[in-house]
Amino acid sequence: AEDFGYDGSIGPTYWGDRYQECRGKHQSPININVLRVKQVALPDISFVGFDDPIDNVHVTNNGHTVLIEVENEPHPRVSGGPLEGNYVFSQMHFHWGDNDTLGSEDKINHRSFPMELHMVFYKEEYKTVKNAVTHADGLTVLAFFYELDRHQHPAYDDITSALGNVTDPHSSVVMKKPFSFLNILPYDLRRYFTYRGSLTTPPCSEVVIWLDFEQPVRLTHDQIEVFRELRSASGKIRHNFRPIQPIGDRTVFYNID
Ligand code: BO1
Ligand code: ZN
Repeated sequence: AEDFGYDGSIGPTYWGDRYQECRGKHQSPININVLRVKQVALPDISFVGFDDPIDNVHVTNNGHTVLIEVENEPHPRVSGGPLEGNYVFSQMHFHWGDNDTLGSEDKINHRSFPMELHMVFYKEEYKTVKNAVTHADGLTVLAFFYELDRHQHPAYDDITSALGNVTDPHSSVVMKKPFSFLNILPYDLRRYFTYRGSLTTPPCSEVVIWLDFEQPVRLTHDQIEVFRELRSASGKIRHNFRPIQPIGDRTVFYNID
């Protein structure tokens, strides 16, 4: 039996029974009310290794989502913006919904997007992800929303063709072509929201500096549909987003520099 899921007795309502941190006061995802954000001019974000073609990129269906990991060192890294120090790439993955009206985790003015990409990085000074998640500033997640377009996004064809080979849970492939992070990101990386939150799955650790980029990536319905064909132990992964959590005493900052 799976330890967590998105439906029924292992769904988000029950995560707190087994994972105390999922009942915390600084959980993710949240709704971002744009009328309540605090506008700031943060230093530029530095994206290192994002435009390099990367070989040996692994694509894995872990039964909850599809994970993209890189084998070769050095890993891409980020610094600047709200971040103190350097953060090293760990993995990226996606959240989606049963249909195009749902799927993102964070929402903007209660608007959902059909899918969301999370690029997960850990703080270099903490050495490992395992150790980083014991510190309040241990991780940063760069989050990117998707919206529908009538034209295919060619950079995503490499991902969707890999997905066809990992429809079964706990299956993995290595991408045939070099993969560059920048190619799958939106054009504008200067406008983003940032706030302190948590992992959006168990153990829900409150260790994440979230950066939600405002400009969505545009994909076709058919490109998103390929993600909905992935399978978990109990059938297709039709949706894998957590419902929004109370913002509590937190402030969301909006960088437009
Ligand atoms: S998310 O980006 O908030 N959806 C998210 C949720 C869960 C994790 C990461 C990001 N989990 C952690 C695992 C660790 C693992 C690490 C890899 O991801 O708890 O065991 O090493 O980045
Ligand atoms: Zn995620």
